[in-house]
Amino acid sequence: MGRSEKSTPRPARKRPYRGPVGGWGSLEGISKVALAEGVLPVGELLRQNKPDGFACTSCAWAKPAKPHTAEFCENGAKATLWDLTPRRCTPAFFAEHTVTELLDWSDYDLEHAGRLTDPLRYDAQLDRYVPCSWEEAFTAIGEVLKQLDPKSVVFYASGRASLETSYMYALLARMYGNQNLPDSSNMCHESSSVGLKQSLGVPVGTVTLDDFGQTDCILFFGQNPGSNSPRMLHDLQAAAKRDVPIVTFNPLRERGLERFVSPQSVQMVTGAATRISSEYYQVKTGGDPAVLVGLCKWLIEADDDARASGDPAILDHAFIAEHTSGFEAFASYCRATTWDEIERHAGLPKADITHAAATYAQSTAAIGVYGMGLTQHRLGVQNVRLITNLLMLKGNIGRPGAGVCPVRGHSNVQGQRTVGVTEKPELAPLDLLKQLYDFEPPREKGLNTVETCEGVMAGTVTAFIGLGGNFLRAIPDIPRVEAAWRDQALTVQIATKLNRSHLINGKTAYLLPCLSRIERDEQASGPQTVSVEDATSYIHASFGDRKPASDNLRSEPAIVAGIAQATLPPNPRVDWAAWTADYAKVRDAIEATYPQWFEGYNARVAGGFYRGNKARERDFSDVAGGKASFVTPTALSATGFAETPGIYRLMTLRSNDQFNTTVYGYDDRLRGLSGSREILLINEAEMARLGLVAGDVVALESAATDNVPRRKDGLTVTPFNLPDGCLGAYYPECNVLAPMSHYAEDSMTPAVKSLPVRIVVEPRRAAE
Ligand SMILES: Nc1nc2c(c(=O)[nH]1)N[C@H]1C(S)=C(S)[C@@H](COP(=O)(O)OP(=O)(O)OC[C@H]3O[C@@H](n4cnc5c(=O)[nH]c(N)nc54)[C@H](O)[C@@H]3O)O[C@H]1N2
Ligand SMILES: Nc1nc2c(c(=O)[nH]1)N[C@H]1C(S)=C(S)[C@@H](COP(=O)(O)OP(=O)(O)OC[C@H]3O[C@@H](n4cnc5c(=O)[nH]c(N)nc54)[C@H](O)[C@@H]3O)O[C@H]1N2
Ligand SMILES: [Mo]
Repeated sequence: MGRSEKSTPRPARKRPYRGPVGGWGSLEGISKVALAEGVLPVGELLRQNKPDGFACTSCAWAKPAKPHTAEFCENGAKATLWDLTPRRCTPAFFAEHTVTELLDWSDYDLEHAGRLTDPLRYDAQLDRYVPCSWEEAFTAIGEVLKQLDPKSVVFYASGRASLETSYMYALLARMYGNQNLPDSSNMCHESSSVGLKQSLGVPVGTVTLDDFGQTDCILFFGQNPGSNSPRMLHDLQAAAKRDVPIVTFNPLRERGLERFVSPQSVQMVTGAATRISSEYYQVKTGGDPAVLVGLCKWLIEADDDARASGDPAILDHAFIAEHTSGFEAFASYCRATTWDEIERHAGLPKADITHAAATYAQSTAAIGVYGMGLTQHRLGVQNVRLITNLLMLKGNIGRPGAGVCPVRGHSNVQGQRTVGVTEKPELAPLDLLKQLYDFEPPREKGLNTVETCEGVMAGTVTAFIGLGGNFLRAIPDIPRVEAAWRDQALTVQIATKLNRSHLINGKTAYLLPCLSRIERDEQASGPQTVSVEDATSYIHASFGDRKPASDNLRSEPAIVAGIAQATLPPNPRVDWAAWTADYAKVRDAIEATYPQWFEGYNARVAGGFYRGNKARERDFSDVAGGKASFVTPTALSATGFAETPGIYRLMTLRSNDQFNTTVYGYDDRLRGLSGSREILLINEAEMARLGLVAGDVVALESAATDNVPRRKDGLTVTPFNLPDGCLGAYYPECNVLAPMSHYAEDSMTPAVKSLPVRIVVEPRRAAE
């Protein structure tokens, strides 16, 4: 385990990847990380996603009732290895490196320094982190918090922390006096939480894994399972083997949506791959509203014709009449919209859309799957509601084999919202909290992620507590927020590994190292279990058994309790110490607060349980008006800006070698890219128009109209199969191009899949 140091950048390379997803390629991907981290804990990998093991810290995809022998995927394994690294980021590391020096390090190098081992205080005079005791940290944090206006303090959470931690954290914020509980979800599926709630009354998807076994059609929009939810490929593969059509709309041809080899099966030996998508359409970025309206238009008009000629109906009129509102307005909109407009905004010919519509028309139970390709647009909420419209036309909500399936990101991001990590007062049972804990909960809306950033820039946010995550790397307009960040009185980061958000500090600043979910969490009553909720609303236990990375780590519940005890006046109804000693008591508290979902929590948690979903039962009583609601769109493009010559739509993407801002390496194997993340994906026709050749280095400038200069230099031009006018580049490197004000209407999810940019081509040097 050599000394941690900065790695040298490598040139970008593109070599087409011809293999499928899964198979030997993924083993190679895993072993690269295993070698870099110097660890290969096979035993630990086999405990991943097992009833008596730990819930993978990577994605939120559902875990099957009967797990495979190896219920992990390439990227889940990388996440585990990343946590189990023998590297340690100790006080000695910080004695050696000033914080200013570390600001020059890459995301990869910072996390590669290893697991944080001891609580640290930032010493501004020395410009270094210095070790401190836990008691000193809690006391100092409490002292500052007690002096601040509670309304000016933010409690951020990244979606990994368990249900138990999240419940305690949300209660800490409310007892302290605010609802400033932004979550990584604000940058992610908030468009789903808002859109699905408006349409169906539930903020989450309606399908379970069983539905994938019963469906006869899957419609797939803007999600990349090959990299981001690889275990889902087993469910897609099983469907494909039953000849279920999988109809995909994505600007980019993602390998995971094309072919897959199960690492669990004889396919591994024979090398035979299963096709995943049966139809693949490269929609223009942001063109989904046009596609969705086109699909609906075809169905509605085919149904008009069928009924006129006495043929069987195509739409589910009984469902529409009994359970929905707004159908007529939506149908009129679709009939009135011309194919010309649809083709132009979708960037696809009518024949493609009608072909896909005919496939869907023949199905009896369909699932609509989607991810960031729909949510992270100016009209992201409308996107979510339109895919729901499409499903509702044929009664595909609340029926076996059918439903809407937002693929959630972080492993407990959905669960955090379930147990109260939300800035929206209407989503938390405030009256019940008041009754249970005898305090006056704040009633006004709290700050979401964008509002937090605006507050920091305006100087109205004075302290930031981060329960995991890498806020300053994940947000839009990073330089503007960073510039104001140090004015805060207090910043506290609870983390497993070092990242850039830990290097920009408030006047008082602490970095508190916590256990990973894979590690044994020993408390006064013995080893503890935690639980998480997956993307299909199943709750699972997670039991870590690995020796902690350092003896001086604390668990997340213990850290939250430590801050609470040092900050809040004593309250006999909330025994933070007892909760820390035995998490079963926290689960009792969760059950008392949310009896509708968590009845018998402690008895059921070991085996896992489904917490239920009203829309799945066709109970739409939580929608205004009591019925599921069709939306009538306001535009056919989700980008929110006009098509203008010279202005491109940039999507920011994840590689196969990263988990959000955690960069495992510089390969994007499935896309055939490697070496560098500083690249610009663009098609060859656009390159020719601009006189560019592969390997040229260009800059991007924001074309937003708010007069804020935003520029990203040094991007290597890389030809890639994308529609005209559409560009791709990596997140978080390109977040400097995202304007804070460019977010989804209604949900305020940053619209980072369609950023308006110009390409700046510098004249080549004469010598070349
Ligand atoms: N290994 C790994 N796993 C992860 C993560 C990770 O970073 N690494 N992140 C986790 C998190 S927090 C999340 S939220 C999820 C994210 O998982 P995804 O939802 O898959 O997110 P992205 O990779 O950002 O991109 C989504 C896909 O949308 C497509 N797309 C872009 N714009 C459009 C558009 O306008 N229309 C359509 N139809 N498609 C479009 C892109 O080509 C890409 O294939 O994954 C989670 N799992
Ligand atoms: N341009 C652009 N921006 C985006 C996106 C995009 O697609 N494009 N995607 C957005 C999305 S979907 C999301 S979810 C956000 C992600 O935003 P965040 O959730 O804030 O970021 P992560 O990169 O997941 O956080 C990584 C850090 O979490 C810490 N960590 C890891 N494990 C643990 C743990 O067990 N406990 C604790 N306490 N800390 C831990 C480590 O210190 C690690 O460095 O980014 C958003 N930003
Ligand atoms: Mo996410």
